[in-house]
Amino acid sequence: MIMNFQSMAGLLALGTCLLLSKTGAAPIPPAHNYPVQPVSFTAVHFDDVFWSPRIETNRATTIPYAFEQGEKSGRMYNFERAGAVLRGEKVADLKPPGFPFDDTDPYKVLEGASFGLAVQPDPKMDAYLDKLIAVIAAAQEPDGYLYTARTIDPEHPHKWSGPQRWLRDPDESHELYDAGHLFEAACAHYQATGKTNLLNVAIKEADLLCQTFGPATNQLHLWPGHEIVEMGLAKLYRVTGQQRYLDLARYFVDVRGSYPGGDDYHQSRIPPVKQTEAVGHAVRASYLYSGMADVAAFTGGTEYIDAIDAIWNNCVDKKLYITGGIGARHNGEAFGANYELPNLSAYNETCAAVGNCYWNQRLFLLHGDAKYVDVLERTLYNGMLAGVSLDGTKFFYPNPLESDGHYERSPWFGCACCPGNIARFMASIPGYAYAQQGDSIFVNLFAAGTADITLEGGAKIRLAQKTRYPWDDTVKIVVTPEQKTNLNLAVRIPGWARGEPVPGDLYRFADTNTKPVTLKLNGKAVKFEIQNGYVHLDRQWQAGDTVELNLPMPIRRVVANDKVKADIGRVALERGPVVFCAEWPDNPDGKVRNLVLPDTEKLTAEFQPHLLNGVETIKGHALNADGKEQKFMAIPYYAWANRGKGEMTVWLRTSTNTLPGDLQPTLAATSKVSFSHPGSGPEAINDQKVPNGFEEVPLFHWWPRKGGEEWVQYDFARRAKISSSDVYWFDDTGHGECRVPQSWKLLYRENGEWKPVPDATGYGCVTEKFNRTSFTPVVTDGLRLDIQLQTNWSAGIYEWKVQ
Ligand code: FUB
Ligand code: ZN
Repeated sequence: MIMNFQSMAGLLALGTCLLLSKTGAAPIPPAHNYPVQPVSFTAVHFDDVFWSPRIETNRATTIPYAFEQGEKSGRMYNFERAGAVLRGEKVADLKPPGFPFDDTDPYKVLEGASFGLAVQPDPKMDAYLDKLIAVIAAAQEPDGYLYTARTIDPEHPHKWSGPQRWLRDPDESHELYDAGHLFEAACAHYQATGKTNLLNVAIKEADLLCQTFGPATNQLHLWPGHEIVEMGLAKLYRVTGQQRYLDLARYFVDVRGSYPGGDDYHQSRIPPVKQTEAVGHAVRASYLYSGMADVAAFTGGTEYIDAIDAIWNNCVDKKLYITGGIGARHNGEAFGANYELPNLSAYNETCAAVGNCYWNQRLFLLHGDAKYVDVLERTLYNGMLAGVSLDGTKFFYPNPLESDGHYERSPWFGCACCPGNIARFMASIPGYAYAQQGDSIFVNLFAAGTADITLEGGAKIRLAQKTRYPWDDTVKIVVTPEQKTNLNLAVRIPGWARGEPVPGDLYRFADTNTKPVTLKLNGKAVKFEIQNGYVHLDRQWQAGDTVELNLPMPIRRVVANDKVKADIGRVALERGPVVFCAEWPDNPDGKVRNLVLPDTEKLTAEFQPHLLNGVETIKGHALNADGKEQKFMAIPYYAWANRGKGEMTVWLRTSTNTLPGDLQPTLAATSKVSFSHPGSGPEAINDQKVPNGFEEVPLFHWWPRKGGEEWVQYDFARRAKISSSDVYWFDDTGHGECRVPQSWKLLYRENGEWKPVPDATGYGCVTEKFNRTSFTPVVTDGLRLDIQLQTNWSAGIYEWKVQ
């Protein structure tokens, strides 16, 4: 069934769709396909200042490092134990994996490593992958089921898994999510190496899914709780030509929301084709929309396209960060309400940025419109790239647009979804640079290097770009057809160069700092029109014909739509596709959050080759919190948090006027906070931000600690007389493991000893409001909150006030 590896060179990238014939002869086109096809990253060679070093760091550092972390954290051990159990060996350690989706971490890195192998042979890595695949294959049950969270100890699976296979998938078992990542990895590995060792594992599980799920009465009618199996099945369909995989992908889209019990978190409240708003968990959402695009492209079903177009408009008009990040809320890792785009608490999961790239690329391939590439490019250079440190070994999970100095990159995570996603995505970036349709070639991304493209009619063309993009504004494209060829070269003119930071009215340039885009052909200026974001150079080309594009890159000030409360009175700085931020090491006293950058301030750009692996910087003057002028410098947002912890902001004030959200210091806000366990964001406790039903606010939680005693303490800046305290508990019933505590008490410090506050009344555990506790006044320099957690649950606090 699987054959003709050699003829698959072009198949690697996402939309390339030629199904293999049963005889292994010429590939056969599928009945329906993306109208535009990407040029596979194996045909595109970047040799540029920006992406090449990053892709190499990903290949040589991040991927081996991620495998090492997978080994250290027991991901491979889980497969080994499952395999041993299946062989009937005695396994002493039957503890389930930490998360039921831990299997996906090696899958994702394996996918990234395969992409690496596709462009650069690496026998050592090749052999490592084969060993890993053998361990994975051994963990597969005889009927194809592959899910270590159950196989290790079927009687006591992971608590999210439920007692029976699949039935909890619509919630949190992640069985189908694991399968989806397996399919993606298997296709990449097969296409890179021609080996079927992992593909056979994937096919076996996919066939089990085809038997198990579907509309027949003897099948399960369930939707996947965490999408990606749709994209994975579509890939398997493309690689194997087996229609049943596409049918199942379509079924999984169609069944979602088709019976009661769904919710927005899982995008399952109503059927996807009726959805018009980007909702719920942002990674799941972006994978669903990408899967819908695949189903639309390969089945010809236009109803899916109408829905994802509407959802995309909602996202881009109302829910997209200037960095291209999506998913504003920590709570539920979810999209917020329209215009809910807080900066300090922005969640913007790295995985969601990767998902946003998948989604926008697919919409481009469906519509051939550069507006999708505008969003994709913004996400690539900013929201996605910020997810990994410059050295490739530290990661962000959330990507806030502001930091008060507490947030930093991590070498790994218990829930390690993001590093693996970076590892698999980075390797494939050259595949987003070019696309083709008939006798048209789209030039979407600008990066020095070459692309070898065969047009539909068979003509072979090499494109060579020379540029220092995104730092310099000139892009030269040398066109070399094998012989004179008629070709429509569609060169993208980025939205940012046309006065439009993003499609829609969520952001606009505040200045008129524009110079026109110019284009020369063989040295002669060309007058051009822009259609759907492209200049079409439709002519006969001969070797050496050269296009010279100038995309002026002045520093631009961006303002947000007034409905984005968090950005009122602020500007962001951009140059070309790169969004900038002010970070602590570059600005006096390390204070950047209250800097004022007057609209009249003249800013200059300067490339600093020795800073942060070489970055463009923006320099000028700003006013500090005392209104004094000081030197100002901004760096690209993606490069922040590579020099230790400190303040950072993307959005800068433009005047000293008080802004919405500016706060006066209170006793709690000026206290030092300490706690029994750092949990997440302890600074949230006294940040004076309280849930308001409109925007996501930061919160502190002790998760994953459960069931025991915990405490949090204020050391006041001065002794104070206090008589009451208010606590706003965080409780994520339905999504997570935080609940109100079982009980709690307040202790004040007297002569160095902690004593219960006298005559206390209150101690409430009510959600969604402050719980006031009043007591006979005491004079003290510290207050402590002692908590007994409920058995098996953790707890969290939005805000703790003291009066
Ligand atoms: O549920 C699996 C992964 O873990 C999600 O994609 C991430 O958002 C994290 O919740
Ligand atoms: Zn993630």
